[in-house]
Amino acid sequence: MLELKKGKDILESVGGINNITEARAIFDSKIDVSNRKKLETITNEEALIKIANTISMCQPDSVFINSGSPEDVQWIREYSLRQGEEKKLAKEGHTIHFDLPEDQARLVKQTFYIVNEGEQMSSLAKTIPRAEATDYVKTFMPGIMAGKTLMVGFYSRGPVGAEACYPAIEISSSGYVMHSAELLYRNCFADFNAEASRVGLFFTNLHSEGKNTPENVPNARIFMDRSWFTTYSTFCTYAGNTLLLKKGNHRFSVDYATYYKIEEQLSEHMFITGMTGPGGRKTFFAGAAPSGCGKTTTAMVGTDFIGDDLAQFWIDKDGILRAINPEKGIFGIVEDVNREGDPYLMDCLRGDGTEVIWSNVLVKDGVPHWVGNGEVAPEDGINFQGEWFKGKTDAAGKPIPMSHKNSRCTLLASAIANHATELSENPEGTPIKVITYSGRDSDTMPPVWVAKNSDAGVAIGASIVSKATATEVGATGVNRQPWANAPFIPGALADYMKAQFLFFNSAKFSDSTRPIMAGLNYFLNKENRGGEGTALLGEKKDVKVWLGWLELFANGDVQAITTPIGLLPKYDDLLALFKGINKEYPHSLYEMQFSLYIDKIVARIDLQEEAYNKEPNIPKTLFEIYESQKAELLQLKEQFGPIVSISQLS
Ligand code: SPV
Ligand code: MN
Repeated sequence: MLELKKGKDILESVGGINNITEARAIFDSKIDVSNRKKLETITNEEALIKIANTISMCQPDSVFINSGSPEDVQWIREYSLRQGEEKKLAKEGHTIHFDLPEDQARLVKQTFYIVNEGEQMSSLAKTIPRAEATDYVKTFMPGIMAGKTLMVGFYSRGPVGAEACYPAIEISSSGYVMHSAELLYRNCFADFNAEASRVGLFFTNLHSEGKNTPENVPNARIFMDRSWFTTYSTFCTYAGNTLLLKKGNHRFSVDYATYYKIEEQLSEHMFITGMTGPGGRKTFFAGAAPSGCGKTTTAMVGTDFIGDDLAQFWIDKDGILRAINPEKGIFGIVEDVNREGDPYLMDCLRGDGTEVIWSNVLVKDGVPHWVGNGEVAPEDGINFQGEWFKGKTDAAGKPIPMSHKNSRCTLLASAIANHATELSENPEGTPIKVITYSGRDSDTMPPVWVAKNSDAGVAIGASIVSKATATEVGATGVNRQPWANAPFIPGALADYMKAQFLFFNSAKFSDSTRPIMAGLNYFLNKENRGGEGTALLGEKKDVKVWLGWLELFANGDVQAITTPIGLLPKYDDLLALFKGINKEYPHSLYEMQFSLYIDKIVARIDLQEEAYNKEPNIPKTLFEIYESQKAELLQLKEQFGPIVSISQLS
């Protein structure tokens, strides 16, 4: 359930402005003439009242309206440098930003959905009642921008005019946040009014780092008011906590698609990329992976890279699945980015001509360094926790790495050599033929498998698991990661799942346009598949083979082996693809990767069934799929034993 404009808008309760006359009076008293002149472009009264309330509440010294002009963007870059939020690095256009040591990733324990009484939420969502959130805002946000400039920017989450594209306002006192917004989102200043009225809504994001000190981080909050599509973020700077056009507005988009765009739109934590097949044909993929599981790398393996984090989908009038990237930039993890695995990204990071905001890496003599870059590492420098030298340990005696595991680079996607910029900017979207789901699974599922039908495909998405990664503060252990989107699903998981079943089974698709759905797993290790040692069975470049095989399969160029879990590739087809990347592919490796470890798969199904049984109203289709796969697997076990060789199935 999602009821819009329900309860009292906190911004209005605390800011105290509820009509356009009062809003204009605030503008007259708080905004200088040149910025007021710029603001005249914005005529949407609801947006103006929101902005006025933020000024009234946060009490900045001045207000800056970002029109997106080169001069305005330059002003933001310089403000950030002036405030000391970013520092210039040796390379032209490169800067470094450090988040506080306590603020190196999404603060999941301090992130809440604001809810009205009686709203049913995902079991994975942390919620706060509206009254309590109002109290927090009343306590901490009045005057939070004293001594600072309140900056306002207008962005579009997608190419303007696209069916599943929504506008948003970003308000912040942080130059770093606004500078990042300019790299990651499309400024739509001139189109904002038209877009807001075309789609009938806009998102509002309000951030202030306030006194950004370690002592204040416990007071940091990230609130998402689902009913008013408004976010609040305080006392932190890490982009996943502050740049709420990213995960904050993604959450709103998921909510909106689930409750207001059933069978019409989906909003997913997915990359979008294209592969070139025989004869130069292009086949586009969208794929989900939990944070920190190789999503950016997979996206960049494609010949026609579109996006690495988020995708907005719809089905067009011809029954074709279409996707846009709501972002135009990359906020990418840099650990293990190196020449071999990520050549194009390395060109941007080490070459000239790309604007890059680095965060939380090691800086030595103006040059950024990070773990796993394949280069000679310096002995010391400055990193996310201050001075660093090789062998430095933390309070618990643990070695401090050169760069934080979640250190990032922010740059325009169009700077990447294989980026399909023209297609990315096309409001018609990209036609998607293949949907993939991947996690971080060391022992159970093969590198690639295709669902037999859409229901089984939805079940693959529902069943993603992953080891905890560094993108969330305090996360440990092995987690279920439904659709790799679970952290961003506000409403009941059952409602989201229903929307998935309805969308992928939609009669708007024809047999030839309905996308194929597949699982991917790069993380099998040797000892879990009959080998020795904990080394991975594959390497980064194998991704090209798995995607390449899906490209051929989706176009009917190769056949597959039918198994209970889905359709698996034949050895000879993979062998040919491995030849294409100049790699040997012994049959023994194929066996290790694709044999079915029945007990492990059944245990995985049991884990999922148990968890989903605790969740109310889960569609019975999911359990039917699990049960039928289990029955078929157990039958195979009876015939062949607990490990079924892929050769026995061919
Ligand atoms: C992720 O963690 O999934 C990211 C980065 O894409 S964040 O902005 O922190 O969400
Ligand atoms: Mn992400």
